[in-house]
Amino acid sequence: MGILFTKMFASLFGNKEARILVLGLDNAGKTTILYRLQMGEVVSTIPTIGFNVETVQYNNIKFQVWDLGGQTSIRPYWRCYFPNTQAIIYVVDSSDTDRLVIAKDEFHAILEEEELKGAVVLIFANKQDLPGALDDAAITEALELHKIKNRQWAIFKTSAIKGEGLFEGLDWLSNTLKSGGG
Ligand SMILES: Nc1nc2c(ncn2[C@@H]2O[C@H](COP(=O)(O)OP(=O)(O)OP(=O)(O)O)[C@@H](O)[C@H]2O)c(=O)[nH]1
Ligand SMILES: [Mg+2]
Repeated sequence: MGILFTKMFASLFGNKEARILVLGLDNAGKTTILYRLQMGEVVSTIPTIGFNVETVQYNNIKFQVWDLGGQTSIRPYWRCYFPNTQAIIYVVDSSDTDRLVIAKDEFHAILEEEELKGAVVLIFANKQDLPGALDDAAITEALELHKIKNRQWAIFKTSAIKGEGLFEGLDWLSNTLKSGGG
Protein backbone atom coordinates (compact mmCIF):
# COMPACT_ATOMS: atom_id res chain seq x y z
CA MET A 1 0.00 0.00 0.00
CA GLY A 2 2.73 2.45 1.00
CA ILE A 3 4.85 1.56 -2.00
CA LEU A 4 1.88 1.76 -4.34
CA PHE A 5 1.01 5.20 -3.01
CA THR A 6 4.60 6.37 -3.41
CA LYS A 7 4.65 5.12 -7.00
CA MET A 8 1.33 6.82 -7.83
CA PHE A 9 2.53 10.03 -6.24
CA ALA A 10 5.80 9.83 -8.15
CA SER A 11 4.07 9.26 -11.48
CA LEU A 12 1.60 12.13 -10.87
CA PHE A 13 4.47 14.53 -10.37
CA GLY A 14 6.61 13.05 -13.09
CA ASN A 15 9.29 11.68 -10.83
CA LYS A 16 9.72 8.34 -12.46
CA GLU A 17 12.70 6.22 -11.49
CA ALA A 18 14.53 3.88 -13.83
CA ARG A 19 17.28 1.38 -13.30
CA ILE A 20 19.68 1.35 -16.25
CA LEU A 21 22.58 -1.00 -16.97
CA VAL A 22 25.50 0.22 -19.07
CA LEU A 23 27.08 -2.78 -20.78
CA GLY A 24 29.64 -3.33 -23.51
CA LEU A 25 33.16 -4.64 -24.04
CA ASP A 26 36.07 -3.30 -22.00
CA ASN A 27 37.43 0.03 -23.26
CA ALA A 28 34.14 0.91 -25.02
CA GLY A 29 33.80 4.08 -22.94
CA LYS A 30 31.09 3.09 -20.42
CA THR A 31 32.64 4.72 -17.36
CA THR A 32 33.55 7.84 -19.34
CA ILE A 33 29.91 8.07 -20.47
CA LEU A 34 28.56 7.57 -16.94
CA TYR A 35 30.56 10.46 -15.53
CA ARG A 36 30.01 12.64 -18.59
CA LEU A 37 26.26 12.25 -18.00
CA GLN A 38 26.48 12.72 -14.27
CA MET A 39 29.05 15.52 -13.97
CA GLY A 40 29.25 16.91 -17.50
CA GLU A 41 33.00 16.32 -17.55
CA VAL A 42 35.53 13.91 -18.98
CA VAL A 43 37.14 12.04 -16.11
CA SER A 44 40.20 9.88 -16.42
CA THR A 45 39.22 6.26 -15.98
CA ILE A 46 40.86 2.97 -15.18
CA PRO A 47 39.35 -0.35 -16.27
CA THR A 48 36.34 -1.08 -14.07
CA ILE A 49 36.58 -4.16 -11.89
CA GLY A 50 33.09 -4.47 -10.46
CA PHE A 51 30.80 -1.48 -11.00
CA ASN A 52 30.15 2.22 -10.60
CA VAL A 53 26.65 3.45 -9.85
CA GLU A 54 25.39 7.04 -10.02
CA THR A 55 22.08 8.83 -10.16
CA VAL A 56 21.37 11.02 -13.17
CA GLN A 57 18.27 13.21 -13.03
CA TYR A 58 17.04 14.03 -16.53
CA ASN A 59 13.65 14.88 -18.08
CA ASN A 60 11.81 14.16 -14.83
CA ILE A 61 13.33 10.72 -14.60
CA LYS A 62 15.73 9.70 -11.92
CA PHE A 63 18.04 7.28 -13.69
CA GLN A 64 19.98 4.94 -11.47
CA VAL A 65 22.86 4.13 -13.83
CA TRP A 66 24.96 1.01 -13.24
CA ASP A 67 28.23 0.90 -15.18
CA LEU A 68 29.68 -2.61 -15.14
CA GLY A 69 33.21 -3.68 -16.00
CA GLY A 70 33.46 -5.18 -19.49
CA GLN A 71 36.60 -7.33 -19.40
CA THR A 72 36.15 -10.89 -20.66
CA SER A 73 36.74 -12.47 -17.26
CA ILE A 74 34.17 -10.30 -15.49
CA ARG A 75 31.39 -10.29 -18.12
CA PRO A 76 29.82 -13.41 -16.52
CA TYR A 77 29.02 -11.24 -13.48
CA TRP A 78 26.79 -8.92 -15.51
CA ARG A 79 23.87 -11.26 -14.89
CA CYS A 80 23.97 -10.52 -11.15
CA TYR A 81 22.67 -7.05 -12.03
CA PHE A 82 19.90 -8.04 -14.46
CA PRO A 83 16.79 -8.16 -12.21
CA ASN A 84 14.51 -5.08 -12.25
CA THR A 85 16.30 -3.40 -15.15
CA GLN A 86 14.19 -1.07 -17.32
CA ALA A 87 16.83 -0.26 -19.92
CA ILE A 88 20.21 -1.30 -21.25
CA ILE A 89 22.67 1.15 -22.71
CA TYR A 90 25.00 -0.92 -24.87
CA VAL A 91 28.23 0.92 -25.66
CA VAL A 92 30.39 0.05 -28.66
CA ASP A 93 33.84 1.41 -29.52
CA SER A 94 33.07 2.22 -33.16
CA SER A 95 36.78 2.26 -34.02
CA ASP A 96 37.47 -1.20 -32.58
CA THR A 97 36.48 -3.01 -35.76
CA ASP A 98 38.46 -6.15 -34.84
CA ARG A 99 36.18 -6.85 -31.89
CA LEU A 100 32.81 -5.97 -33.42
CA VAL A 101 31.96 -9.65 -33.81
CA ILE A 102 32.55 -10.20 -30.10
CA ALA A 103 30.52 -7.07 -29.32
CA LYS A 104 27.69 -8.45 -31.47
CA ASP A 105 27.76 -11.88 -29.81
CA GLU A 106 27.71 -10.37 -26.30
CA PHE A 107 24.87 -8.08 -27.33
CA HIS A 108 22.67 -10.88 -28.65
CA ALA A 109 23.43 -12.99 -25.57
CA ILE A 110 22.06 -10.13 -23.44
CA LEU A 111 18.89 -9.97 -25.54
CA GLU A 112 18.31 -13.68 -24.88
CA GLU A 113 18.27 -13.19 -21.11
CA GLU A 114 14.88 -13.87 -19.60
CA GLU A 115 15.37 -11.26 -16.87
CA LEU A 116 16.01 -8.55 -19.47
CA LYS A 117 13.23 -9.33 -21.86
CA GLY A 118 11.23 -6.25 -20.84
CA ALA A 119 14.18 -3.86 -21.03
CA VAL A 120 14.42 -1.29 -23.81
CA VAL A 121 17.80 -1.00 -25.52
CA LEU A 122 19.78 2.09 -26.40
CA ILE A 123 22.99 1.53 -28.38
CA PHE A 124 25.76 4.11 -28.30
CA ALA A 125 28.11 3.93 -31.29
CA ASN A 126 30.81 5.64 -29.27
CA LYS A 127 34.21 7.17 -30.12
CA GLN A 128 32.88 8.87 -33.26
CA ASP A 129 35.71 11.40 -32.89
CA LEU A 130 38.32 8.76 -33.78
CA PRO A 131 39.50 8.32 -37.36
CA GLY A 132 38.11 5.14 -38.86
CA ALA A 133 35.11 5.02 -36.53
CA LEU A 134 32.17 3.29 -38.20
CA ASP A 135 28.94 5.30 -38.36
CA ASP A 136 25.57 4.31 -36.92
CA ALA A 137 24.47 2.53 -40.11
CA ALA A 138 27.63 0.40 -40.17
CA ILE A 139 27.34 -0.41 -36.45
CA THR A 140 23.65 -1.29 -36.96
CA GLU A 141 24.73 -3.80 -39.58
CA ALA A 142 27.70 -5.17 -37.61
CA LEU A 143 25.60 -5.73 -34.48
CA GLU A 144 22.73 -7.15 -36.58
CA LEU A 145 20.29 -4.82 -34.88
CA HIS A 146 17.58 -5.64 -37.40
CA LYS A 147 17.30 -9.06 -35.80
CA ILE A 148 15.91 -7.47 -32.61
CA LYS A 149 12.32 -8.56 -32.06
CA ASN A 150 9.60 -7.40 -29.66
CA ARG A 151 11.67 -4.69 -28.10
CA GLN A 152 12.08 -0.95 -28.46
CA TRP A 153 15.60 0.05 -29.46
CA ALA A 154 17.54 2.95 -30.92
CA ILE A 155 21.14 3.70 -31.88
CA PHE A 156 22.94 7.03 -31.50
CA LYS A 157 26.39 8.16 -32.61
CA THR A 158 28.29 9.44 -29.59
CA SER A 159 31.59 10.83 -28.49
CA ALA A 160 31.95 10.73 -24.73
CA ILE A 161 35.12 12.81 -25.06
CA LYS A 162 33.37 15.58 -27.01
CA GLY A 163 30.09 15.16 -25.16
CA GLU A 164 28.12 14.52 -28.34
CA GLY A 165 25.03 12.36 -28.76
CA LEU A 166 24.71 11.26 -25.14
CA PHE A 167 21.78 13.44 -24.11
CA GLU A 168 20.03 12.81 -27.42
CA GLY A 169 20.14 9.16 -26.40
CA LEU A 170 18.83 9.93 -22.92
CA ASP A 171 15.99 11.92 -24.52
CA TRP A 172 14.95 8.87 -26.49
CA LEU A 173 15.25 6.74 -23.37
CA SER A 174 13.18 9.02 -21.19
CA ASN A 175 10.45 9.38 -23.83
CA THR A 176 10.36 5.64 -24.37
CA LEU A 177 10.19 4.87 -20.65
CA LYS A 178 7.52 7.53 -20.08
CA SER A 179 5.36 6.05 -22.79
CA GLY A 180 5.41 2.73 -21.05
CA GLY A 181 8.48 0.97 -22.46
CA GLY A 182 10.74 -0.96 -20.09
N1 LIG B 1 38.54 9.17 -28.45
C1 LIG B 1 37.64 8.75 -27.56
N2 LIG B 1 38.03 8.07 -26.48
C2 LIG B 1 37.08 7.66 -25.60
C3 LIG B 1 35.70 7.94 -25.78
N3 LIG B 1 35.02 7.40 -24.75
C4 LIG B 1 35.94 6.83 -23.95
N4 LIG B 1 37.18 6.99 -24.46
C5 LIG B 1 38.46 6.51 -23.89
O1 LIG B 1 38.48 5.10 -23.93
C6 LIG B 1 39.18 4.57 -22.80
C7 LIG B 1 38.32 3.59 -22.04
O2 LIG B 1 37.21 4.28 -21.48
P1 LIG B 1 36.40 3.70 -20.23
O3 LIG B 1 35.25 4.60 -20.03
O4 LIG B 1 37.31 3.46 -19.08
O5 LIG B 1 35.93 2.30 -20.83
P2 LIG B 1 34.98 1.20 -20.14
O6 LIG B 1 33.99 0.80 -21.18
O7 LIG B 1 34.44 1.72 -18.85
O8 LIG B 1 35.99 -0.03 -19.89
P3 LIG B 1 35.91 -1.18 -18.74
O9 LIG B 1 35.70 -0.49 -17.44
O10 LIG B 1 37.21 -1.91 -18.82
O11 LIG B 1 34.75 -2.06 -19.13
C8 LIG B 1 39.60 5.78 -21.98
O12 LIG B 1 40.93 6.12 -22.32
C9 LIG B 1 38.65 6.86 -22.43
O13 LIG B 1 39.17 8.18 -22.29
C10 LIG B 1 35.32 8.69 -26.95
O14 LIG B 1 34.15 8.97 -27.22
N5 LIG B 1 36.33 9.04 -27.81
MG1 LIG C 1 34.65 1.12 -16.92
